Amino acid sequence: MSSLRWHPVLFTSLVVVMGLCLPAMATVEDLEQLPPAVDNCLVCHVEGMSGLNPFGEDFLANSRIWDATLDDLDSDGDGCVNGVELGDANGDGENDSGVGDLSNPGVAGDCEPATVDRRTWGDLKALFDSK
Ligand SMILES: [Ca+2]
Ligand SMILES: [Ca+2]
Ligand SMILES: [Ca+2]
Repeated sequence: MSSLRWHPVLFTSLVVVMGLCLPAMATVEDLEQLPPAVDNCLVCHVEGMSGLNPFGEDFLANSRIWDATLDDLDSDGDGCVNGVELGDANGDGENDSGVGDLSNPGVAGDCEPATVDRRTWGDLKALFDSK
């Protein structure tokens, strides 16, 4: 029976391996939760993948769900809400029409807030697109 008991070193190694693998698997699944234009792990992670950036922290705090709540936040504080930075200003999970260059919602300074609030502009465009 003693051969079936977990050896402490084996158990610790298994826990460490699981700890390294699970976040990587979760990253792929999490990426699929975000608007389709998002194809970069650095949207949520810092360079070197050693941690989460402010958007990644907010995504985690929002139960890893992209919705209107996360869309409306400005995680990095650069004046552009997350939805505008990721090309989904109305937060429906689909790319908005006419989306240009995306910026990173976890990195400040890569998005220039327009004179007209870009979220308002997205809402106006959505109204015209629905006609
Ligand atoms: Ca921002
Ligand atoms: Ca959209
Ligand atoms: Ca940004």
